[in-house]
Amino acid sequence: MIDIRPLIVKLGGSVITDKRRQFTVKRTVLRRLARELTAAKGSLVLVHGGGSFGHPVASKYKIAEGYGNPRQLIGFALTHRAMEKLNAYVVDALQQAGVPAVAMQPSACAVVENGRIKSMELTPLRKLLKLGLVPVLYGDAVPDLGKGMSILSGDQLVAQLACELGAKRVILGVDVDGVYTVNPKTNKNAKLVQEISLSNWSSVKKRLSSGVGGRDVTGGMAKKVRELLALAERGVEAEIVNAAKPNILRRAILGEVGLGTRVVAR
Ligand code: IP8
Repeated sequence: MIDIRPLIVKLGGSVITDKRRQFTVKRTVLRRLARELTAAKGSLVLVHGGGSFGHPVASKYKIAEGYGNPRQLIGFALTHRAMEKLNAYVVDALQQAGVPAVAMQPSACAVVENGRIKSMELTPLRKLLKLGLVPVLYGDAVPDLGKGMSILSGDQLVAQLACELGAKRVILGVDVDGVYTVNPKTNKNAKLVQEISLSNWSSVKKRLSSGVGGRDVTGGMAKKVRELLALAERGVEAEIVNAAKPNILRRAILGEVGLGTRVVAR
């Protein structure tokens, strides 16, 4: 029987899309990453972020703030559609690399209240894993039991899936080498933090105010780390690595640790 305790990999939106140009996929990067993902030998779940597809639309219509006026309805629909389009690029690239990837719509299986997942219907996903297929989920515009509508980030999705499926390991692919003391794109004194744990997080967090990717509607690096720390507390270790650099994701998938920033419980 196939062991369905999966490896969960997230491809950040800034890795697979050009954040400066709306609705632009980095096709060559995506093709390379799809090939690197073939290194995964056991069960694999893939999640991707919104990049220049989901975020600009969600931000324009203030979807993350909740339902306030009927004009947001078309915004909700457009945000979801933008994510479906990006998801189709990802699934196509994986299939071309020989990965049996299947799209799964998060807004159809997650029950969300005030921006947090309350529960998820994962029976179909578990069955896909047992068969040896690779479910591909994404950050999504979701109905929200509390505030009407919200944005479910790919990071929260990763943490939820990892807990519920008892993931072996989580790898978050971003476009920098990991978590830095300050934003490495604007400050040359930035230093990579090799390990984040519950004990050093409060001091690391203070210096992350200008966090990388901070303009996303779902928050920047600090929010990612918080999701991963909650996961680490439940026994699943994660690593944030630079998927924009060739072969880093492949090496992480093959089991190498210490390539970026590890998020651990101790
Ligand atoms: O990029 C958000 O997912 P994320 C997706 O993982 C949308 O935060 C719809 C903006």
